[in-house]
Amino acid sequence: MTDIASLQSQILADIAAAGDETALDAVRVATLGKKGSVSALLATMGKLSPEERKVQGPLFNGLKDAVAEAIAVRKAELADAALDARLASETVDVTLPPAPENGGTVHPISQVLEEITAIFADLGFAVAEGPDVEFDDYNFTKLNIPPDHPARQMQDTFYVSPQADGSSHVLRTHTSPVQVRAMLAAGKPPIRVISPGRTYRVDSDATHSPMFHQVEALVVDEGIHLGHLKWTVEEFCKAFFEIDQIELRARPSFFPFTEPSLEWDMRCDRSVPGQIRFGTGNDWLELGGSGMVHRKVLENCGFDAQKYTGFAFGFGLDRMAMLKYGIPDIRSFFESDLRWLRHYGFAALDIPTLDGGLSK
Ligand code: FA5
Repeated sequence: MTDIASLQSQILADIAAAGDETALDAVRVATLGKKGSVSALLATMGKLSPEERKVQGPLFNGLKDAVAEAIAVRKAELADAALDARLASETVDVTLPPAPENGGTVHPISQVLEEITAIFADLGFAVAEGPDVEFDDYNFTKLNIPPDHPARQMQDTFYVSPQADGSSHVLRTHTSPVQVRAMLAAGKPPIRVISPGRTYRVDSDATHSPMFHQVEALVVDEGIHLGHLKWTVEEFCKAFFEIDQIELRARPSFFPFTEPSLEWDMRCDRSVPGQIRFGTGNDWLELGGSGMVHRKVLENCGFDAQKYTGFAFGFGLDRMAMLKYGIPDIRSFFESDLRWLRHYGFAALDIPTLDGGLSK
């Protein structure tokens, strides 16, 4: 009994002293291995009388279990320590500038986001932001889409479980709730903002992704009219597609938060397979929706709709990137395929500017 107790404390001390996995494995082999000290003790059981076995059996097995458990615990400790040491030695300073020789590229969506921000900054627009998990109230109700209104079915929504305080949230289905946020934050006109960002809908095929990007524009002031909307969309498209001549077509549409509502198409030529040319041809490319901000939306945000008017539009950013850079399938944006990123990505240090060139 004393022998077993002293053997156990010796083995446990050896286990605790093992400084790495190799040393620990040596202790394991020397104790629990085929010729190990604990295995040798267990092997003597066969030679014991049944009475002796009754007494010694539990002691031998207790020793074996204690050693096995101590080895497992020490192994986990050593693994944790090894991971900590590796994490400490492999830290990456994310504030360092990128190393182009490593082949990292800017994702086309980030590039397009920068391009659009540069274009609108030049037109005097600020950038407004909103969260991806949005109040149902901002995503729908304040935008003149009350609960149970059939217009909610226009966008297949990802709903989030109701919160403890009773508020309900959704993954925002469009960037239009940022209109609400911008108006509530400003309190009064003038407002001139864009809001690019992620949006979510239950949707997936070559031109629809469950997570995609939109860019919203909102202008509210005295005397804003459809002419301002048309001019802004035109200037934006010319700058974005980097061509002087474009032809836009407005189609009547419906959005509960704009009145009147228009959708914009751009003339293009797709007669040569695999190519698209803008400003010429007999085809039309859909850009997105727009309209004059509905008076109820202005009033919901505390604005005097007798005095102020506004326009807004929301275009699909991924679709615009696909058109500009000839990317055929929207899903490839989000597959993290390095070969794809090297092909379609942009040099990390080429910041888009209007005078330096947007996509050069
Ligand atoms: C809207 O989302 C409106 N909020 C736009 C708007 C803003 C109208 C301001 C008036 C005033 P719509 O559901 O049509 O509208 O989406 C706008 C654009 O988002 C579409 O033209 C399309 O380019 C893009 N889009 C919509 N769903 C997806 C999707 N699942 N994947 C990729 N792009 C999408």
